[in-house]
Amino acid sequence: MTYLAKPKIHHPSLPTNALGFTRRDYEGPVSTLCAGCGHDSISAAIIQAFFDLAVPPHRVAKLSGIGCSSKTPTYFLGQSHGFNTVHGRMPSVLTGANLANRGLIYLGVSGDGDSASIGLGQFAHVMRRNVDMTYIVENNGVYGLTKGQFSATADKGSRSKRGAANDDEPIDLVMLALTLGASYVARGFSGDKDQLVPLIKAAVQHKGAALIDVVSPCVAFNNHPGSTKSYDYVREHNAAVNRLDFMPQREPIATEYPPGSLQELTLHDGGLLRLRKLHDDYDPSDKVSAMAYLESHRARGEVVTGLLYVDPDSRDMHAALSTVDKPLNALGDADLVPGSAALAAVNAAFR
Ligand SMILES: Cc1ncc(C[n+]2csc(CCOP(=O)(O)OP(=O)(O)O)c2C)c(N)n1
Ligand code: SF4
Ligand SMILES: [Mg+2]
Repeated sequence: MTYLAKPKIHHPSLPTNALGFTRRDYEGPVSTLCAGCGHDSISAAIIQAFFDLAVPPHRVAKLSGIGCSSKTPTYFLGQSHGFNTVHGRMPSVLTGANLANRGLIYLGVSGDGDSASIGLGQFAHVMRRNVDMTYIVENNGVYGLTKGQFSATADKGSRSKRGAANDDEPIDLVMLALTLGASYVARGFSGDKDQLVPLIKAAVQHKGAALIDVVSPCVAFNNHPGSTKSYDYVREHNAAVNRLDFMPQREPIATEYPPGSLQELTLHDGGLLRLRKLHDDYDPSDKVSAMAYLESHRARGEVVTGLLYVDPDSRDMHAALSTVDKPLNALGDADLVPGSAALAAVNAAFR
């Protein structure tokens, strides 16, 4: 059984958002992943984030590759556009869709195998082009769907369920995204929804490539002692640098924050990121020191989570290419055949 519809009964007192939708309107069919899989918690966080943001579901395009993680878009945003692409090819399909129709909100969902192994080249180019998207990697350190082989994000020395040690250096997608020019980079943990939901909300509002690497334990193949992607390991080694509150508009500060620990960043559309610093020496607007911080803590076996880097003034691919504002399917004859005067002006520009 790969598809289980949920009953369409809504409790009359379910909370609604600004559009009058309930949380159920952002769900999909029942998940068929293993009970306890971290990926299901990420789906729940995505549902919560889009419900809170009151995004009309038909304005979202969700794309994925192949893997247990890439199956998950079936289980959320059931009324949105969806495209399950080929293994590792989500970024190029998403880039094409985004170029053709910039009017949609793009959500890419992938796995560590999908993004760091077969899809690494595609991952690199979508980041360096700063394609306006939220890119969520559901990172369990293994190829879950094909029964638990180490992936390229498995830490050196970590052990498989049968006891074999991984001898290869890991690829850290967060460090890679920073190097490549991603303009919003975060790491979350599927077991910490309070941290993950605001990270997703702010990523959706951000203009440009927003990567969220979410450590998401695979209970079937990588949740044993010796794994560095298990629930226990991440809980014990989670070093959160900040806690994010995302507000669509500037609002008065309602919560009490300890003095000196609050940092505010305004996004291009007026949205506000309010960061409660948990480490005073961490500044997510300073990429170089953020990278040094990440590397030194990784060497100690810590999993650094939170909003790691953001450029609130980032220019996305459309800005770099000076594309037209309208989606291509909305262009009429007058746009497509502008006449000889417009052609003469274009030719003159090249003289
Ligand atoms: C071109 C191609 N090569 C290999 C496969 C086999 N395959 C399917 S899923 C997968 C790995 C999935 O791992 P990951 O992206 O980490 O997702 P997870 O299942 O762990 O969530 C592989 C190798 C395939 N489907 N297509
Ligand atoms: S095999 Fe692992 S990744 Fe796949 S659904 Fe089961 S727990 Fe999740
Ligand atoms: Mg995986």
